[in-house]
Amino acid sequence: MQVSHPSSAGTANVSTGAGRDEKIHSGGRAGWVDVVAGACAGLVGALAMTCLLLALRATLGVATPSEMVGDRLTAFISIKQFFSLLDQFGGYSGLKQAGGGGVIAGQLVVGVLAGVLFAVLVELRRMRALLVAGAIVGVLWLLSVGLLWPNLATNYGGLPPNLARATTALGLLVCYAAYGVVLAGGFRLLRGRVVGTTSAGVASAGRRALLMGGAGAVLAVATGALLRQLVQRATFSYDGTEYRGADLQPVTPNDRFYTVTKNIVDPDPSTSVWRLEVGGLVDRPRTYDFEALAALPSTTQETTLMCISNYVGGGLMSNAQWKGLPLRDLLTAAGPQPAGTHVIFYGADGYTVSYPIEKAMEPTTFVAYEMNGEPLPPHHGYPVRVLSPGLFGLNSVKWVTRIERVDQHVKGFYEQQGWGPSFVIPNRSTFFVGDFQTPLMPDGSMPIRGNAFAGNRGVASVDVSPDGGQTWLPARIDYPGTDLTWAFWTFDWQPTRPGEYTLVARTTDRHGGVQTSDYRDTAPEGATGFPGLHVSVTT
Ligand SMILES: Nc1nc2c(c(=O)[nH]1)N[C@H]1C(S)=C(S)[C@@H](COP(=O)(O)O)O[C@H]1N2
Ligand SMILES: [Mo]
Repeated sequence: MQVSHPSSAGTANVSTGAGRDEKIHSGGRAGWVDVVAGACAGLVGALAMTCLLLALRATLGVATPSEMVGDRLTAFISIKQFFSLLDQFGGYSGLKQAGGGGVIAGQLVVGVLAGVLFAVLVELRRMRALLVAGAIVGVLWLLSVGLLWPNLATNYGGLPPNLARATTALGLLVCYAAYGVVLAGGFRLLRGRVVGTTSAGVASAGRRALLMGGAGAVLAVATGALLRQLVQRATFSYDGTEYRGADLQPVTPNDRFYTVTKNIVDPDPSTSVWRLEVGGLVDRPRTYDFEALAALPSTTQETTLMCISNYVGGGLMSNAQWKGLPLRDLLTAAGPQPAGTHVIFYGADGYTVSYPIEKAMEPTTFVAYEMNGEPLPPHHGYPVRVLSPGLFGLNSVKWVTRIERVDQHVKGFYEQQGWGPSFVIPNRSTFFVGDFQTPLMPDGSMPIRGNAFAGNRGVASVDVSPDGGQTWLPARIDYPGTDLTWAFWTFDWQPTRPGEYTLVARTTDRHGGVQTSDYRDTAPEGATGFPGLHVSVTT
């Protein structure tokens, strides 16, 4: 596309070298040549801006419009619309790609249109080029900052929200200014006054157009290279990975732990800029760097996480041994103010969650920086994440940068979309194997394995019914876990006759609560119901 600019713009200059003067004498009309030149300069300016935005994103983690627009819109669409978009775009990854790519395309379109507007204002109204470019940049920047305000507090390098917001606003301004400079400079290059009808003038016009086209091509290549680099780091390959199969272990290896993220490219904080702020309605606000946090007395806590989107029988759940400290240690050190009835957690990616202070002060609400003896892996919240046992995974904020005590509940990222309001994990049970067919083995039993989970209430027992829920038999608990983890169980089934069987399972928690058979969809409060396993026993 860029290759065609020089020739079109060059031709334009050739034919209007003289005409332009006439036009000026006849009282200022922006001809189609100006419009084309404005569009071309706008496109090259938009490429320069996009290139710079991606470069700042790749190096310093500065949030781009492509990412913030998606996050901003998530708050406005209902879960139903969200699901239908997922359907339309082939899942979360497809939607992220379409959204991110769409905004970049949109940037180029806006750049072209603003270039045309620029050309018209400069040529028709005889306005000063730099003034017009500055005004366009200012308006676009104010619009961006205004519309994306909540999402500016994102910095993938790990800056806390206020610093992140300032950094994003400044980054946008710098990139938009680059657009303005290239637009004004490019337009001047294409439509400069020295063009005449002589062959020398024609040649120089052609050269200048070629220069513009060349700059555009270089920028397009650089933008493409940066995009490819970011796409390689993108979450497409791992977002939504489940931990399932017949070989599950009670403690999930880090590289198989299920992963869910809202991001296109996850944060990659550096501990030199990452900070954890504890502030808001507290007496002694504190900012911890990683060293200071890791120097505090620490403990370990085994905790299972499960995503609210985990359908009955699904693998969006995993268990790990975490090292860190109870959140209440930090809140107590900050000095509690009674007015602070809630806490808000902020992630480096602009993700937020809020819940009552009572939950935050529970001894098991945890600030973790190690997972199974290793630093938190990047996808799981490096360097520090929150664990909120008993509540669905979305309450366990990764890449946390600020914990703020506030006087009211503020809806979090997914809550704004309509998830919740309750995020309490109901009792669950899962079969490790899928439906199967088997010959009858009169003398042997058929071991059926699975897990059970009851949030922060612990698993007391698991029962399995071979007849769809009419009669129940106890399963053997192989791994009891703790109050905060799943349990693993085996049911030694002895079918006595060939036939079609539907096995179901149910979990009883340590408070006496029994898993409900009532079917409930994942939205808005997580799925319920019994998992089913169809076994066809042949002769
Ligand atoms: N900062 C941040 N925290 C986040 C998310 C996110 O996108 N950003 N996703 C949440 C969701 S929906 C889930 S299920 C868990 C997943 O944690 P995991 O990827 O470590 O399994 O993280 C939660 N915490
Ligand atoms: Mo989730």
